[in-house]
Amino acid sequence: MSQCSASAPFRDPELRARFDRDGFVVTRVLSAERAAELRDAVNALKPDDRFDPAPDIAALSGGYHQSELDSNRAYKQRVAELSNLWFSGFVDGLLADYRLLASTLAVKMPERAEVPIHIDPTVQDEAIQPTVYVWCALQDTTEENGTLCVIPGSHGLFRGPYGATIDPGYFRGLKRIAGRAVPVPLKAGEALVFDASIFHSSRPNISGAPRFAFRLTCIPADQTGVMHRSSPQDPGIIETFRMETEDYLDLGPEGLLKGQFETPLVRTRPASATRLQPEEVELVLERAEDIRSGTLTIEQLVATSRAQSALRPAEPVQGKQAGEGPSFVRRARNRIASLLRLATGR
Ligand SMILES: O=C(O)CCC(=O)C(=O)O
Repeated sequence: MSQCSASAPFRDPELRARFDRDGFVVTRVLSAERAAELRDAVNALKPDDRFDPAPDIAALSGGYHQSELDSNRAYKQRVAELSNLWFSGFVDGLLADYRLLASTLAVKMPERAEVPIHIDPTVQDEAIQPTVYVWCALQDTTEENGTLCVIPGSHGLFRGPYGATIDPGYFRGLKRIAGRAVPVPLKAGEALVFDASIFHSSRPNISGAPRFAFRLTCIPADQTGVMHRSSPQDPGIIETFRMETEDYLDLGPEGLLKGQFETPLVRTRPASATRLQPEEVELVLERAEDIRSGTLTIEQLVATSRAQSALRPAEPVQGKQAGEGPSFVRRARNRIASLLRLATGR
C-alpha cells in the first residue's frame, strides 16, 4: 500500500525531523497583523455561495466552504492570485524543490459541523515524496471555532494514490480511530504543515464567527499535478488525470467530490486489494513506526492478525477440549509472534 520512500525536504532540519516523526509541524507563516490584513481581503471577496455551500455540496464536502468548489471562476482566480502573492515565497523557504500547486480558501461558518476524520488526496503522479498541505489560520483557531485535529504519527501508512472515490482499505475502521485526533490550536498567521497521509479532522464551529484558513497544496517541483479516482468501469483500477494549477479553475464540485474529471488521463494502475477490518485499522496505527520504516507491511500485519484470529476459538472452549484448546492456541500464537519477529527484525 505504501508508495512514498523519501521524506519532505524541509530546509530546516529540526522541522524535517519533527515532520518525519509526527506527520505535521506548526510554524509561523505571517505576522498576526498581516494575517488580519489577508483575512479582511478575503472576507471582502464574493463567492457565489457566500462562504456557505448549498446542502448538496455541503453533504459531500464536509459542510465548509472550499473555494475550488465555488461556481464563480473570477473568485477562484482571485483566491489563486492572493495565495501566490502571499504564500509562494513561504513555500520556497520551507521546502526545497517543492511548488505551490493549488490553493483553497477554507471557511467554516458558525454552526457548521465537524469534518470527519480522513486523509487528503495525493495530487502528484509519482509519490516518491509526500504531498504536503499547509493550513494557515487567518485568525486564532481553537477548539471552539473548528481548528484542525490530527492523529500524531498516523502518516505514511496509506500512501497509495488516493483521491475522490478511492477506498484505500481503512474506511471501516474510521469510527474506531476518530477519537484519537487531538486539536492543534493555532495563532493567527501560524500554519499546520501536514503530510497528506496523516489522519485529520476538524471540529464544529461553535464560536459564533466564521473561521478563515488558507490551505496550500504543495508537491515536488518536478511532478505533474494530478487527481486519482477509482475507475467507474473497474474498481480494481485507479485512473490518474492531469490536474495542474490552471485546471483547478475549471474544476467543479463534480470533479473534486465525485471524480468526474475532464482533463487528460495520464495513466492507470491496479488498486490495492487489501480491505481492513475495523480492529485491523487500529492495529495498523499501533505498528505505525514499523510500517513507515518499511520493516513491516500492512499486508504482513493483516495476514498475521487474520491467521491468529482464525486460530482463536470464537466461544470460550468447554468440556474435554478445554485443556487442549488454550495451549494449542498459545503454541500457534507463539509461532506467529516469532514469524512476525523474523519478518520485522524486532
Ligand atoms: O478546514 C477545515 O475545517 C478542514 C480542512 C481539512 O480537513 C483538509 O484540509 O483536509
